[in-house]
Amino acid sequence: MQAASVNPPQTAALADFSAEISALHLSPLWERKVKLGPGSACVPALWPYARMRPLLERAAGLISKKQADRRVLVMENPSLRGSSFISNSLFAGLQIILPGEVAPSHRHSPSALRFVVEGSGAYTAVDGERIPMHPGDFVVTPGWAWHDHGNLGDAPVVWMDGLDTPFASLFGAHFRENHPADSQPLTRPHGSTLHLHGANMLPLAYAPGQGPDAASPLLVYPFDRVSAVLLALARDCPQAIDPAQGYKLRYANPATGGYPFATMAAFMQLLPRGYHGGSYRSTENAVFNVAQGSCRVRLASGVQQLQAHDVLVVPGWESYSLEADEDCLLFSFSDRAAQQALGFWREEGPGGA
Ligand code: GTQ
Ligand code: FE2
Repeated sequence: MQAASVNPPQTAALADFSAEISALHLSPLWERKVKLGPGSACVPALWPYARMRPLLERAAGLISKKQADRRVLVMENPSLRGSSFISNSLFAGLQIILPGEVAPSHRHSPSALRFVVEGSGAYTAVDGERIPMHPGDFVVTPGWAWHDHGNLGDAPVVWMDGLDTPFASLFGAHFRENHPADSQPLTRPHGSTLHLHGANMLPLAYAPGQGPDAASPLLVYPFDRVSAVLLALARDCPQAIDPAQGYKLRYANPATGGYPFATMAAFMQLLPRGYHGGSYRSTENAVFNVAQGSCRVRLASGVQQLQAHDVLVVPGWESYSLEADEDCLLFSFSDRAAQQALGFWREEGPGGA
């Protein structure tokens, strides 16, 4: 075999050929300029909560929830300005809702998750049920489920939204509609998602669905349970520690053992005081949010200090290591569910492959 396709001779005839086929929207693969390899153009980036909190408050003074529909500050990857995406595959925003406000009901094909940052008294209504939100809770909004938010308390409530909108954009399959009522009718009693799906039991007739119905039937994973389990794990099962991730658990769809969404995975990890994790990378694009405590993330570009509620995006195939001087609970979500389902996911590090 000749090596012609590896190092093509730049003859005049070939140059003429390339110019000629260009008019037909054809391009020679042997002249391809984009690098093929793991990783993307996205860069790691940090959004300190201390910076964002006053801006959320200002936004609340400038635009009403109703006017804004959703009062969200969108965290855009510095390499994706104008896209509204935090990575090629994920959307992340910080949403604030004031006492008495309602975010009108709508539904869309992208799936959404909430990670509650601050304040109590708010709810998200999903599929006819109001899910109370407390700091540290992880809340599931399946794709195409009606959802509206409200704040029945007396202080602002802030949470982080994570959506798989870039998948809908990639496929050209973004559908969206408003509900006729601002607040959807309530058809299920408070707490039913936890009663029916939150105790390692399932209703008799329950069968996991496909597509948007593949999402977890458990719509809330309360923080007190998750943090208690991680602290107990560190106390009683020290051998469960991972050399790169500390004590890390993933949120599971209780009906399948899979991820809570077809696209997105979510995790909570405990970095115990004094933890120094090994260098790790995987293909997943991950968004971290410090639930409690503080930690350091060592990246090729430098060390990021993370305080409570700071948001950090670590794009796929970036090496990082985690360190903590005090116990740190670190929430994250990523596109790992989609990558694993489609056969793309890989990892490298002391605990992995
Ligand atoms: O709360 O329904 O940050 O639909 C972006 C899109 C939040 C929401 C976002 C949304 C929502
Ligand atoms: Fe929404």
